[in-house]
Amino acid sequence: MAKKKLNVAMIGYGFMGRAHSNAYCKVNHFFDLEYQPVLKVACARNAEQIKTFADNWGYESTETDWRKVIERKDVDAIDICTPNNLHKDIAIAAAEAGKMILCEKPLAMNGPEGEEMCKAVEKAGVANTVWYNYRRVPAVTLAKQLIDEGRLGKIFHYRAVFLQDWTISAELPQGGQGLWRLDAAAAGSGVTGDLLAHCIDTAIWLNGSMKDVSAMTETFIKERVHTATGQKQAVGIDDACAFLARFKNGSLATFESTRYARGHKALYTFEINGEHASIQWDLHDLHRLNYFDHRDDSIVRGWRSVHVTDGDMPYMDKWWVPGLQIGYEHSFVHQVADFLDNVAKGKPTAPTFRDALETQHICDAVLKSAKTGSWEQVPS
Ligand code: SOE
Repeated sequence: MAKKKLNVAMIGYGFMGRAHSNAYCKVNHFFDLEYQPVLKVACARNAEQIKTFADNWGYESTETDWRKVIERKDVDAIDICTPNNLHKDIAIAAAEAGKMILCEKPLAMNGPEGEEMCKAVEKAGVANTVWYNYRRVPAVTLAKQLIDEGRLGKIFHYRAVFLQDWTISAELPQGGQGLWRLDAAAAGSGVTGDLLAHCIDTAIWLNGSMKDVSAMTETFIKERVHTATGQKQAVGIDDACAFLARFKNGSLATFESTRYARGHKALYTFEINGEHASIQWDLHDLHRLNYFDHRDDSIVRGWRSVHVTDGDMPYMDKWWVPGLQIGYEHSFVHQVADFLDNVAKGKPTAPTFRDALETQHICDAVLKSAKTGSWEQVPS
């Protein structure tokens, strides 16, 4: 049967523009879906660069003004892959034009912006999702399944870290391609919004809502040249952040993130300890889920390393044969597959803007706590 076409407009063309485009290209080869994404238009201010990007991925056309993209009648969905400071205006305009929206994380610069975006998509009734892709790594989805089945029992502890080392050099400017993440005016925050937001999204999905947080942050390099002015300017982002949290289910948590952990490129790990069992996951070994179950016979009790590649494990029946792994990029394919399937069924795709707003509120509370030195409630 001929597939229904879903025309996608990509706004932005960096690392995430590539990850999402790859997902749109691959999804129908592996998932049996009613809808097929069509790469209709790619948009960025630099005409030459967006043309190169569009040609590489097979976009039918290009634009240099995102407002023109939103006006186009032949576009069904807007994929926002711009720096964070543009998310709000693009998402609100897209919602008002009745377009579906797939927005890169974090949802917004802060909670109040996120709230406006939620209101806009909810008023317009348009499908929306935020690309917190790690939920759809099969081993992480399996962790959710094990927790929901009650295998861990009551949860006592949640521990997560996301460590990188790419901003240690003081010579690195703030602003520009990729480096807008160092510019508070474009990013909103540093590791809190960029990396801890991933940890928080996974945590609230697996372990429920948080009650309050107590945080510390540090900006190790206080001034960097800004690419827009060529001048040294104060750095406004958090280079590192660690926080304690209490979940509403009574469990305690620690979260840590930095871009100054020499030797670590993208070490995202979490561990959850429950009454009966514990689980551990590590992005560097993303197809494995470590599981310890105290109810096992004591003479064979120990940590098992579950190779999440079998057909009865989340998403894995869509890929190769048991034992053969998939990777990082597949988490985006899974999100597109779920989104298209839900569009066909008229169902929301988590995390929706509203789900992602909870993460945004937690990030705000973390940054506030780092300033006040006090525990801060997470607004519900
Ligand atoms: C930062 O280096 C970054 O690319 C984040 O922006 C992504 O969200 C994360 O998944 C990997 O690291």
